[in-house]
Amino acid sequence: MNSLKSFIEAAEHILVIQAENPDGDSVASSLALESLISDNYPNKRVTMFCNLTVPAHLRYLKGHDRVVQDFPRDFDMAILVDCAEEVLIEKTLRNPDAARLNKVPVLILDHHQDKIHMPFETINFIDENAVSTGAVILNLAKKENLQVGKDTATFVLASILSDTLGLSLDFVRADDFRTVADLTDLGASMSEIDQARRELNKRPQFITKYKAELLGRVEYLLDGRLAYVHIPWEEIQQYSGIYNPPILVFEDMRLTEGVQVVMAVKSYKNGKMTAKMRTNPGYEVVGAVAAKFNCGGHPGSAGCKVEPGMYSYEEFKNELVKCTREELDNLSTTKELNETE
Ligand SMILES: [Mn+2]
Repeated sequence: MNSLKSFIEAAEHILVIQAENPDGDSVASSLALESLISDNYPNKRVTMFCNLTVPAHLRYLKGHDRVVQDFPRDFDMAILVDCAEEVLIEKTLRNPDAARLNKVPVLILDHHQDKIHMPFETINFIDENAVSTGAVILNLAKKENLQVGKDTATFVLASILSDTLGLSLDFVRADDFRTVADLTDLGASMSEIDQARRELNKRPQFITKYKAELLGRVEYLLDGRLAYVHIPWEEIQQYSGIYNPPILVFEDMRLTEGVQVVMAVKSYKNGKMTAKMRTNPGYEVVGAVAAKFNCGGHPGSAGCKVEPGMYSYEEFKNELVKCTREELDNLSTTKELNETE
C-alpha cells in the first residue's frame, strides 16, 4: 500500500503546490505539511509554491512568507494541497519548469469530491469526510504514526477554522469538534489564531471613518430587499489599495432586516464598471443576475463587469436593479407554487 510516509521517505526535495487563488485552507494546509515533514524528517527539503503571493488577509498564518513564487527545478516529488483540478493551477502549468511534474511522483491531498483532473499522473489521498485539507493531513499523520507538533497542530486548526467559518457551517459534525479537542491537546489555540487574525485585520482610522460614510450612503431599494452602494473612481483610488470598500460594508448591509441582496457598484475612470453581489440565505439569485451580463459566480455570491461605453452609470444601475427584482420575484412565485402544490 502506498503511504504518504513512503513517498516522503523516498524524496529529497519536496515541492508543495497551492491553487492560484489560495484560501485559508490552501495556505494553512501547505504550512501544516511543511512543518509535519520537517518535524519528522529534518533532513528533507520542502519548498512551498504558489503562483500568487499570499493574499493580505491570510498573512496571519506565520510562515506565509516562505511560500515562493519561483517554480523550483530540482524537486523530486510534488504534493498538491486543496487543489485537484487543472484550472486551479493553469498559470503554474504554463511555466516550462512545470514539465517536471510529468517525471516525479505527484500526490494530491484534498477533501473535495473525487473529480481529479490533471494533465499528469497523480497519486490521490482524498478524504471527503474531512472538513479541510489540513484535516486530511492530520488524519494521514495519525494513521501513519507521524509526530504532530504544536506548529503543525496550529496550522491544521487554522485550516479547519477557515473552511468551516469558525466551525459554524452546517456540515460540521461532532467528530470535527473531537479533532479540534485533539489539536488543542497538541498545543494549538483557537484564541491565538483568532487574535492573530483580528490583529492583521485592524485598519487605519480613516478607513473606519470611510466605512461610516459608505454605510450612510447605502440605498435600500425594491422595498428594502436590495441594499445598494456606489463606489466612484475617486474612492477606489483613495481606499481600494488599503481595504476593498464593499468588504467594509457588506456584512452590515446583509445584517439589515428585510435585506435579501446586497450590491456594490464600482465605477472606474475609463467607464468600466463592476458589480459585486451577495445574498442572504434563501435568496440566492445573484448568480442569475450576473449571468444576464454574461458573467458568473455562485448563486449566493457573484460579480459582473461591463466594458467602457456599454452603459452609463444610471443605465447599469437600473439594469442591475431590474434584473434583481425579476429574479427575486421569480423566486417568490416558485415558492408560492411549491406551497400550493
Ligand atoms: Mn479546502
